[in-house]
Amino acid sequence: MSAPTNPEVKELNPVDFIQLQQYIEYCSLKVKDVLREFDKDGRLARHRHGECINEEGFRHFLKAYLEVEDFPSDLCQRLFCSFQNSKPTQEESTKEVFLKDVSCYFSLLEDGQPMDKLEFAFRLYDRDGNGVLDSSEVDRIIAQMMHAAEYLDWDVSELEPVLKDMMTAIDADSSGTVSLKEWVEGGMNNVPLLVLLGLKVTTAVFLIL
Ligand SMILES: [Ca+2]
Repeated sequence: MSAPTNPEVKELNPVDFIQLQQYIEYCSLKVKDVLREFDKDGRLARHRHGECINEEGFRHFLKAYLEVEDFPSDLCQRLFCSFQNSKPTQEESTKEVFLKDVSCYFSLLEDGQPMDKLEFAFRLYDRDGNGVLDSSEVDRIIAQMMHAAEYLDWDVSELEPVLKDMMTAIDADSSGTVSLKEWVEGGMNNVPLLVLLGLKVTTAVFLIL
């Protein structure tokens, strides 16, 4: 059972991260090698415009990097949109993203430490950017983790209260909000959280709670 997805929502979600991590697990290339194809004499050079690539170039990047022909186009679009945040004022037809943002992001997924990935996730879920996760942001994380658990075929019948307790525990000083420090410290050794946020790949998941 999957929740209906709003076509207007172009944000990345944990299921996207899980899928991406799975693709990256199976790919043999390094992101820095694929980025070289965008250099002057590279195979993808024509898709590079200065320091940027457009959505078509990004699609070629994913195809070359992940070595897949059929990467989901909606996921490709959400990823591309996520990189646009640093270049917000663009016409629809000429949207471009910085190659360095793409590079940083995929390098993080490729061999980033859980701490770095948690920090990245924190910035993503702190939607109003005020530096803490408030209760509505936490509720959203729980909903997304439930969605991810369904995607992973976990038994979700009694999972929601467990995830709520988990998030309550992460708010170590019981202030009602989760700071970056609490998030990273609480999340580091929390395997279910890392898995459900798509920050860690497990081949066999034994959820011990
Ligand atoms: Ca916030």
